[in-house]
Amino acid sequence: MAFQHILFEVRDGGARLTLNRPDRLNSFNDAMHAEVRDALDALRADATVRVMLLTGAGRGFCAGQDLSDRAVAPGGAAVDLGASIERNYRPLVLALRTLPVPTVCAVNGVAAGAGANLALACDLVIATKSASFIQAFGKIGLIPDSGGTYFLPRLVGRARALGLAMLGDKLSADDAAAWGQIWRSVEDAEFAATVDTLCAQLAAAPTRALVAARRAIDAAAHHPLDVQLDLERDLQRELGFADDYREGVAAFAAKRAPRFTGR
Ligand code: T3D
Repeated sequence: MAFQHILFEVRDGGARLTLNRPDRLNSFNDAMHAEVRDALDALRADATVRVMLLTGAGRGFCAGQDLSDRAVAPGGAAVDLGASIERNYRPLVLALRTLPVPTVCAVNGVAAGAGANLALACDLVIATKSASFIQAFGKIGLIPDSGGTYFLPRLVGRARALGLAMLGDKLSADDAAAWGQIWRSVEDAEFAATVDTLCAQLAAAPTRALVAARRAIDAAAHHPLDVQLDLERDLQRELGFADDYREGVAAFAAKRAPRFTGR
């Protein structure tokens, strides 16, 4: 599959998707959205993939929408942003949230606008210490989209979510980790190796259980306790019949490392 705006490779059980428009800080245009969709479709169809890594090329992770596609001449017709979200950002967030493998976002530099919130749609967000997160929307007269108004209050609480949304200040990777917005921040010199180790660990993990954990944790946000307990029961029942549970228990009894297959 040949791509112009992203890099996509599958190796050793991991898919690596790199946003690759570094001179525009990997901001999204329609063509890049289409390529990301194709890559995620290919990933979904590939049973060898056990983890997906999303990252950016160059000094930034992603600066959201490419604003050079949004400039309107005086008196010209405005772009319908709702149509853009319906066509591109909404399906992308939902696709990331429902991939059949765990997702890691390696935030290698600034993540702004939709770029910040696409990162938050991933399961584990790891950022290099020099990276930052900017809810840049307010500075151009918009609200946080791509799930920002959903993820932020759940992750950092209403007070901080509103502060980020209304002020559009740069949040350092360290503060993002301290606030619970991301999994962790890592020294720049250790970033690449830490990301590789994390992906290798996830690629060897019981994939179905990890994805079921995501499903249950996400569902808990809108379930009462009794409904959530029912969901846990149903997912646990399903996982209890899977190969990986059998292998996990056998490995425990034999005092050896498990060899999970993701089935
Ligand atoms: O429109 C719809 O479909 C609705 C959906 C909207 C979703 C959104 O994401 S809206 C929010 C869009 N994003 C932004 O508002 C962020 C804009 N960028 C910035 O504020 C800054 O670039 C950063 C804070 C991210 C980084 O600043 P800095 O100083 O490190 O870099 P820079 O010099 O501003 O950017 C480097 C280059 O990337 C520069 O190009 P140049 O001058 O070297 O030719 C800059 O224009 C370009 N760039 C950065 N962000 C974007 C961009 N070009 C197009 N679109 C961008 N979003």
